[in-house]
Amino acid sequence: MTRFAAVDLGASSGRVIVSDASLTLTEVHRFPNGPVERGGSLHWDIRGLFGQIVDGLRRAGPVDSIGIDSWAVDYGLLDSSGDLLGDPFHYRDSRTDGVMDGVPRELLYGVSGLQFLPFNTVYQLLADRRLDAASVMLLVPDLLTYWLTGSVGAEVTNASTTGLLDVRTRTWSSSLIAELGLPAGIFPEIRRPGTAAGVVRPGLLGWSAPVTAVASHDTASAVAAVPASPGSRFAYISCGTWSLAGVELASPVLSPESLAANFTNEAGIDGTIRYLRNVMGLWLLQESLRVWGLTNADLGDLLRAASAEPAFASVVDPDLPAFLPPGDMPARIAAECARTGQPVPSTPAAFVRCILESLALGHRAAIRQAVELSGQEVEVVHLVGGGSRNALLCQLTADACGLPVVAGPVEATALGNLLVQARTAGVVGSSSEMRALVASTQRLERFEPSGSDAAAWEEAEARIGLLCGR
Ligand code: LFR
Repeated sequence: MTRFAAVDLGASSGRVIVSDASLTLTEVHRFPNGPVERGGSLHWDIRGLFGQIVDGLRRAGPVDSIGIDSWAVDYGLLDSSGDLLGDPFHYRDSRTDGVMDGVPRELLYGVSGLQFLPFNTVYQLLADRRLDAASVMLLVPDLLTYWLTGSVGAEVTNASTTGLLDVRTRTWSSSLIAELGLPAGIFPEIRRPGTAAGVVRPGLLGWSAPVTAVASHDTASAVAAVPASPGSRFAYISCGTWSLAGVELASPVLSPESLAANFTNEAGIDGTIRYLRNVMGLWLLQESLRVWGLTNADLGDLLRAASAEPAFASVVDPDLPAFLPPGDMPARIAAECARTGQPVPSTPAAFVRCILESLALGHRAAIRQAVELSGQEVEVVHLVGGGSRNALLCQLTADACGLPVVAGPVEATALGNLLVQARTAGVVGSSSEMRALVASTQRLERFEPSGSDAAAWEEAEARIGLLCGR
């Protein structure tokens, strides 16, 4: 049997997962991840993460191929000797505050089609004081691939989150790079998912294997594993630390309306476009749990209590910039409820109810606008990733969208990573076969919209001005 290893790094944990083409996943290693504060800035402990990956791959034993995915936008810089110039910054670091306002949006959007988020690589590079000493810029999965193999490249799905890729040609935009005064020489050659990304250096693991370029942007891998049936008109929500909500398209939408609604056109596998908007996601819940001194183990009780809370007591726009940095999330939510004249939640259960209803409203706004702006109708929403375990969130999302939600798989990102490797090895066929395989092997749950409270959702949406507020 051909065995594949997926290295899947998330903002709060990393995993090494092994599977063959039957998609029975074995998690051989899991390790924590998170921002590390150094010299007043937020970074990733990238060397620590690499150590954990090596450890995980050793535990995996010999495999036929390895693929790496992670969150997007963050990068390391190499000097002319190939050494790393300091740990990558964390995208929630404040050094990019205000940078976005200094670059005309039309200049960027017509080329990259990328939504405007303060942490896009382009803004990080404009704020980076180390560029003079840099020879190469490598996004996180590319940097880890380089350390595993010695081979340099820029995988295209993740490169599309930099803001410097021409989304139509899927090549670096030399004109944009020049116009912004960034050094053209630091951007490596583009790699496409399903191509070779080097071979593990001798001596590192005790065995060697090829590294396959997968969809190295975690969201691209997750969407590749959405269990949609062929021809079905679906939206997706890749729901973890972030909720990425939108539709899959054959070509980008770069209209002024799309720019104004802050929709992104990120590159997917096989030339597809992920037309979506970032919704703040379970970050709101994760940061609240941290402040309350609770863990995921406490979540079951908390969600039961949240289900029993009154509906729509208070809702907030989940995407307020104030919610982006780490810190006391309940205090920020309370301040926003007070500011908008709504009752301030007084118990964790009431906060959780507020968070989940607010996220469901964010999902609804993103999906409705994606449909409107792309002209692509939707009849079902696939909610994949860790959030698919949260039955209350799935039900609220179905109610808010007025559409059935098919929840699962939880491990969509790792599955997308493994499936691109399996397809490259010739043991799985087309991308629709990949999706069919996910649908037939993974646990999925369907949530029908309850349909009774459409007016209440409308009122709640109007309360926070989600659709018109952007
Ligand atoms: C999800 C994700 C999003 C990206 C955000 C920051 O994990 O990759 O797609 O916008 O993280 O990189």
